[in-house]
Amino acid sequence: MVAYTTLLTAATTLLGLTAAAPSTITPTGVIKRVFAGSTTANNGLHFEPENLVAEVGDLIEFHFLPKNHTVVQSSFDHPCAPLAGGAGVFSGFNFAVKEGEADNVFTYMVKDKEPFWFYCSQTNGNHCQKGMSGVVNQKVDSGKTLDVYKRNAVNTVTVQPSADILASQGGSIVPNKPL
Ligand SMILES: [Cu+2]
Repeated sequence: MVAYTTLLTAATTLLGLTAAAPSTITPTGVIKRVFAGSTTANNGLHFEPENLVAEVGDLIEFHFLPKNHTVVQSSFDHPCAPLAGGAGVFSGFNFAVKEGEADNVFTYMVKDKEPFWFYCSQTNGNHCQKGMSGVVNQKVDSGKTLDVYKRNAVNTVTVQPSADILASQGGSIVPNKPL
């Protein structure tokens, strides 16, 4: 049953991605869960884990806790702002929940081994400035670390990826099923 659910989720996401942008990425079947929010860390303004290593074809699956978080793809150089060009991953504000986890999760597939920076664009409480950001495949030797990203984020102003704050892109919104 576990394998069946995993396959279903992967298939759903793959279809979503294919419709948006044709791709030759082969899914690994691996799903890495990240919690957007926390019941313990940083007053809830935290991704757990916030520093991941993933392979091309892995799915990153975000589970949303209270405080209406989002996931926005960013660059290292511009914390709390979306990736230039408008093609970055964005979950949209689709996961508000009062307690527990939101009914849906947001997933995207890892396309390459380059660092994938992300932040939460909730401005009510300045989540990004207060450290709600993360990275997949950070390159420690480059000096571009999550610690530095967070330090640089402190004095920024959060930018939303689009005027429509519900408009998710670059991934899929799928039901939050137990693994
Ligand atoms: Cu947040």
